[in-house]
Amino acid sequence: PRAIYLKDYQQPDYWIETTALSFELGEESTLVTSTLNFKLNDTKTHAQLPELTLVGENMELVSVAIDGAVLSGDQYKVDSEQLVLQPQSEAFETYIVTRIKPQENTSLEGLYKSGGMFCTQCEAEGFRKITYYLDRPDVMSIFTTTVIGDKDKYPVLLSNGNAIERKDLDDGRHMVTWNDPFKKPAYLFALVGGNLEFIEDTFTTMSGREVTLRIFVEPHNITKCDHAMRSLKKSMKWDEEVYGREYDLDIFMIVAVDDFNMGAMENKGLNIFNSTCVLARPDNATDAAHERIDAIVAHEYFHNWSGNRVTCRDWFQLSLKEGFTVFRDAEYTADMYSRTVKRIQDVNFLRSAQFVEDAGPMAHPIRPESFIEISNFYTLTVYEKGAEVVRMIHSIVGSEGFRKGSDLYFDRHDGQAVTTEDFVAAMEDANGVDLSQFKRWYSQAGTPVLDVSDSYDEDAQEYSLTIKQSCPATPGQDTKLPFHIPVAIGLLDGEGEPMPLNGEGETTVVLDLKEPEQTFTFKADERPLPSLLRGFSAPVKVNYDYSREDLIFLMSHDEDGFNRWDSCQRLAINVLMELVADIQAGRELAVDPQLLAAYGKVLADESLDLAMIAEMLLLPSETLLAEQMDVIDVDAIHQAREFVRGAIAEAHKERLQQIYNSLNVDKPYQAEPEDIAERRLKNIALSYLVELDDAASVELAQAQFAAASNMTDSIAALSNLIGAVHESGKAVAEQALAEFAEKWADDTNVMNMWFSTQVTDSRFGTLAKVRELMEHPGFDKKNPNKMRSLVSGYCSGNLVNFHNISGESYEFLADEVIRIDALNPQLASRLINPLTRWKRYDEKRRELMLAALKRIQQQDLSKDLFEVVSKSLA
Ligand code: HT7
Ligand code: ZN
Repeated sequence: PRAIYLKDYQQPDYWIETTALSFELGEESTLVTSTLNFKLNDTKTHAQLPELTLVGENMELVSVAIDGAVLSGDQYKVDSEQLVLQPQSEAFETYIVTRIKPQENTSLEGLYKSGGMFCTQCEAEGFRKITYYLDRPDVMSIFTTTVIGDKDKYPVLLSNGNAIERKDLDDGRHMVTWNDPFKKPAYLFALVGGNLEFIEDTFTTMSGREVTLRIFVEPHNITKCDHAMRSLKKSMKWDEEVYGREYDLDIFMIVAVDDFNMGAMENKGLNIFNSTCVLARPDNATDAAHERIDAIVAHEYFHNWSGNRVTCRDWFQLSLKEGFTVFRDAEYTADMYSRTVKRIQDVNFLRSAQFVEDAGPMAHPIRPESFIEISNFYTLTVYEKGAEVVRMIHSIVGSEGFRKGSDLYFDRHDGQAVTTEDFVAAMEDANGVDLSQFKRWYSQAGTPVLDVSDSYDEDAQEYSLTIKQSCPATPGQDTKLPFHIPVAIGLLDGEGEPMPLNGEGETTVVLDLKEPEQTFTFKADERPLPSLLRGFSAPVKVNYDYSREDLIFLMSHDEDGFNRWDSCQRLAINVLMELVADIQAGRELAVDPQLLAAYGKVLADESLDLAMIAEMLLLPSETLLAEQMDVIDVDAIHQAREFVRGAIAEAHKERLQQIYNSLNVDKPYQAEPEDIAERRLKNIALSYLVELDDAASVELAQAQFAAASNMTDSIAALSNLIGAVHESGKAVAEQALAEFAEKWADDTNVMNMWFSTQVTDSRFGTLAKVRELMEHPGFDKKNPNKMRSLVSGYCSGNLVNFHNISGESYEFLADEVIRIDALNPQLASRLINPLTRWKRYDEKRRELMLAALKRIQQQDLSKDLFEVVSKSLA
């Protein structure tokens, strides 16, 4: 396989002005007819008319004509990847008929069948599996699509835009024609055909147009759509209020499918969603699922402007739409729920997953320079770090400046395919700022590190902060130039009061760090304690020599909620890593009483809201702790973490029980912030209580399981029964698992939670359990959601068992990756992820992981898997 480089980008030789498609959906195969109107790209110089190379894969070419003349075999070239034609004029029309087999398409790219339904996934390069085309995002065309199918089997036939014609045919089939008046690239094309029901609502836009909103699902899911519809309406309103963006078609549709490689897809006017990201009812979906659905519905809707109306010139620009849209959906969630909690959750995720990616073999800048398979670059770096980069621009130019910049960007580029440079230029032009150094965030990979030191001059009453920045080498980038980093800080006096930092009395300022080392000086009448990187103002690591007392002080006094939580994290990491060292040295273990006292304070703090207490009570994950070690010791990390959890439970048993009892009240379910916080804190309290070797805690979980009227409480009770330390938990857990499976046997997404809950528990979820569950009738070895729940749930969520020194789990994962690669390369190249970090483990595990990777490498691999395997072995 060959790499493609950003530096080689060139415009196409031809544009496609209009695209007319017709699909005859059949049981064996589907006939696709395309009529394309081409025009020579007159900005390029041509000595003679260039050849036209259309890409296409896995299809049978039935016929091809240009301007009405059918071509004979010697008038075109066709192979397994392309169709090459020689145009005779600057403007011409092609007529191409191809046959494809959606029923045999297991890759879930292009047109495929999910259950009984036809559906498409064209981003990034799936359209080439439908018909020969210029399948690249800078070719934008007006699409008209006719879908023909059996009226009984496929009563609903959908595509992008507005329906302009419907007709019954004589042979039991019917046809619907759709027209999308907005130019779009092929990756935004969508088609759906199936036996679907829908719920309907309307939204009146800010200019007074009424838009029809429909969510289509298989009939048995029709009662699970209301939450997503509410989210859609909230998102439409928010985008008008915050960005001034109005929806532009007469109808907006969402379709839920069970077989999908990612979360959802923003096809113009016809979003297609993984059913886990749409379907929710209080009894069958957790609070986390409700929140995720809200965020993803918003994300896909926001793409209508940030992605569809203004799209990407090429796939290296992916973060242009994804980073910006993740930033937009994060702000939406912050406005709808708690801003601080959203920030904490996002940063926690970034640190435990994106930082890991940025330090691994696949590390790349948010605008990559090259790729073999673009699907491999739908990464946490492009999405989450990309959003952090947009957030930094927001913090540099301020809220109003950012709105001016986004208005300019949308106005200037509506209907165009552009670059991240264009986005930054709009922000610069609207605000009169120079972001040239800042743009290094787009081209340099790796997580920058800030080493901070300070000094206080008593005589001059001046406090100085010196910040040194560095960035580790990443593949292909040995050295880095200094970044422009906005560092938000505050200073606390001895009483914990915020100190004014400038003439305006502001207590938080943003320092513009641009040099490798810079010193910032403040007037201060006593030596302050710094609160650094408030709100996580940049995606960097900060080293500062805080004592444990400092951290405890910040935990209760910092006016920045994010940093109160972060100080708690730092303290916990500090204590946990000391325990890891004790375990490795064979020393006796004891938890620092200061940590226990600090948690006692959090549990007693009436000024904190419940959501904040819940976040602070959660210890850093094993994955995050692993990142603190040069050589990861999964066993010591697990043991240390369990030890601290047990100690917290012992030390604060009464308070935890009190919290649990006070919040364990029966009230109607609402997915509202306060209710979610109550359930979360209650279930975290329960998770500590079951750490006690005490039958009463098991009884609490058992009673909660029996009484639960919502999925949050039900699945939390189940997982706490599975994880309970007291031996009475085992039998109760088995009984509860059986009851749960019987009750939810027909709800595929609930069963996925049932799978993952079992395999992520370190005592319960052994490899044998995983193998046993793979044979369960509710499991499907081809379905991405099921594979993610069970296989990724185990390999990424159960570190001690996955990294068992026998190496059998590595072999298991290698077998699964090889099996899946033949069916669904995108899924395979994501499943393999836990093996790619082999260099971080001890010698024995390194050898075992390497052997598994090499065995995979010896197979005949897809481009997707080849790229990941070869980069991780490099
Ligand atoms: N823009 C969408 C990306 C996506 C995707 C990419 C590759 C393979 C399958 C896919 N499904 C969806 C989703 C989004 O970020 O909004
Ligand atoms: Zn997106």
